[in-house]
Amino acid sequence: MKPLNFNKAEFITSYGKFSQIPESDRPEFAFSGRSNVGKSSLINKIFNRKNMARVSSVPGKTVTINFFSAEDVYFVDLPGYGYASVSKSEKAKWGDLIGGYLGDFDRNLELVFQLVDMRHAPSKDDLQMIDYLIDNEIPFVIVLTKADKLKPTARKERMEAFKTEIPCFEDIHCIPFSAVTGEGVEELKAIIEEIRHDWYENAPAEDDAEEISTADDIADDIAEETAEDEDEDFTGFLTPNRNK
Ligand SMILES: Nc1nc2c(ncn2[C@@H]2O[C@H](COP(=O)(O)OP(=O)(O)OP(=O)(O)O)[C@@H](O)[C@H]2O)c(=O)[nH]1
Ligand SMILES: [Mg+2]
Repeated sequence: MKPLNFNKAEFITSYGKFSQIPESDRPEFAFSGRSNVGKSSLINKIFNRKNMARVSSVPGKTVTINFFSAEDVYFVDLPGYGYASVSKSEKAKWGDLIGGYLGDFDRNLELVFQLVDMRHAPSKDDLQMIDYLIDNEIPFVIVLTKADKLKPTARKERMEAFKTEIPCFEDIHCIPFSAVTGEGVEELKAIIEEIRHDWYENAPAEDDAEEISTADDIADDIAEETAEDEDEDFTGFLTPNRNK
């Protein structure tokens, strides 16, 4: 299949309620992180656009999930969390959107890019989000944003500190990123491309999907799944650490 043309991206729409989001019919990649961490800047950088996802100097203004598409893939900009002065109703909206989206296991959510500001220790909300992703076996990688703002020594110190600050940090694939220098952008694109390729190449043929299962088939499937579960180690669901 042809490589994804990242220059063909377009904004689709914003949803303010989870119930408005149509069913998922193609692979989706989501971007999660606290307000002001650099989600919009990263999306613009990946798609080589100046202002497709609006970059704001006033964080946490609107609570929406924004959908973008590039050819046969969706990109989902989750609402930023952790903005101090939000009203109760905005918090409820946030919970409906994020909880609804990440809790809907029927979606083709292939990977979450969890953004964390490289300059600082992760916030409580960041850690809660990472725990949620781990507990629910949602594949994710961590993107450490604003890498350009750190001098080499400070950067080394932060990378050391993350090992104790983030659970299982050394088992999680991690990508330093800068929307200013472009560091990390090719790696992000390569990850998206690889997962997209696997998704379309391994999609079940329609005939297979509609085949009627016999009781014996179902018993075989359950036996297989149980055997797989026993083999699984803790980091099995995380995207392999490509730094190793
Ligand atoms: N130096 C530097 N600044 C960045 C980088 N990424 C984002 N910023 C700045 O950080 C601020 C917030 O960036 P956004 O991309 O709007 O962040 P966001 O996560 O989308 O924020 P909300 O949508 O408000 O939740 C802006 O002033 C950006 O210019 C980066 O890689 N390097
Ligand atoms: Mg934004």
